[in-house]
Amino acid sequence: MRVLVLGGDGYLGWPTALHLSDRGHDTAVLDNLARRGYDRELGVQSLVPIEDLETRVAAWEEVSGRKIPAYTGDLLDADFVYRVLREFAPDAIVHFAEQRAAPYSMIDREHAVYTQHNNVVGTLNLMYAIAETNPDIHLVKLGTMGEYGTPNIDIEEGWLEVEHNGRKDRMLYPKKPGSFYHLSKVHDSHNLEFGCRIWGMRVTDLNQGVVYGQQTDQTVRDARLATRFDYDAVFGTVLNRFVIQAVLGEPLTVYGAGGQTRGFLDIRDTVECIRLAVENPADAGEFRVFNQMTESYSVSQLAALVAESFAGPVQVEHLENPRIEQAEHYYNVKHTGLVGLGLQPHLLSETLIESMFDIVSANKDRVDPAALLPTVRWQGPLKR
Ligand code: NAD
Ligand code: USQ
Repeated sequence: MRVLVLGGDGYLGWPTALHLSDRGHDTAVLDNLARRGYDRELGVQSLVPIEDLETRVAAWEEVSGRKIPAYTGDLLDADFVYRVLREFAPDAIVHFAEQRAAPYSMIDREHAVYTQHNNVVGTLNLMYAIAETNPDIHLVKLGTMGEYGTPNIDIEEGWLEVEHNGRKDRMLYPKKPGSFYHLSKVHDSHNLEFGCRIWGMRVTDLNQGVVYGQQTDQTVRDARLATRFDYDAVFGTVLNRFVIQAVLGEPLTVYGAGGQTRGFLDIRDTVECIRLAVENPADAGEFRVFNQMTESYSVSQLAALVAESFAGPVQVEHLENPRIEQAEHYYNVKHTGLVGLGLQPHLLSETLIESMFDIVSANKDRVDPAALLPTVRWQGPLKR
């Protein structure tokens, strides 16, 4: 198949493009390099050094003999999006190209507006470009488990059968997201479901949990193929941060009591889930939703797991939670769709955590410890 990966210079987009290319798909990437710009803005960098996009695709061609055309440009530029879709003529598009950090979206008004404008308008441009160039393209869109939040009922895969005053309907599962970033994904999901209903689009919305890990079968083939690994308090995600903090001898930063529970998955499962979704397209008019996670853990369980796996002493510090989120809650998520397509999950084991310790040790001189502490507070600048 011909697959276009939007956000193909990012943490997940790059390894996904390699995985699809390795499996024989004609793969191209599109990216506006915004993520590298956030690094400059925040004064941080990936723990593992990463090459520029040009060097990455040249290295992949050297290693695999396969080409990955790279389109540099912005989803907010509709003419560019239409041009790329006409030129590359994809059968499927994988859409990772959004601002994805909850804390970044909560810095201030400007960052909240940027996040929702970038994510929602970028996706709308893409929807129109698909509808007007080839409505048969299957769009695989990255959503997030955080769209659901932490409701006190079981979380279904996107849809909920509701009975109300004696009548029944199948409704989009109600959403209770926890940041302006997570809200942008909810807005996207609603727009996409509407596109399926009115234009007959075929869409798979992947509500992905928090990803951990840094290596895939393809990225390990050459150091120039490495993907980014973020540790800072804005873009670093919780398990990756705990592993890095353990190696640096810094305390693991559990926000609050640590009872908040989330869904997680290994980066090797992310790339495989995308392949499975691409190779098994949604029907025309279908808004198909999968919950892309393999296991649930509370933040304190994760801290304990990292502390147990690390050979040296590990201190766990409970910081006042900078976010507003439920400290203790029910969490029971249905996630059978991707397993039904053939996913064989890599569950979190000490072996994986140990291999992450080695990656961190090799790069620990690149860490700025000041970037580890959270500075963005959900309470924000509101006057009370
Ligand atoms: P990332 O920031 O590393 O990658 C996103 C890429 O998209 C970046 O390279 C960025 O430059 C590009 N981009 C952003 N806006 C763009 C635009 N307007 N036009 C073109 N390119 C643009 O993020 P990631 O961690 O790889 O996440 C990828 C996707 O997966 C995101 O949509 C995110 O919401 C979702 N997701 C990530 C995680 C996680 O744990 N990392 C978990 C669940 C869902
Ligand atoms: N947390 C800590 N200590 C830390 C960092 C985080 O206790 O040092 C806690 C947070 O309070 C939160 C949980 O860990 O309860 C997860 O935080 P995170 O920063 O790892 O993840 P999150 O902000 O939810 O966002 C990440 C990705 C985002 C994706 C989301 C999936 O950045 O793109 O959408 O995970 S999910 O959480 O399922 O919505």
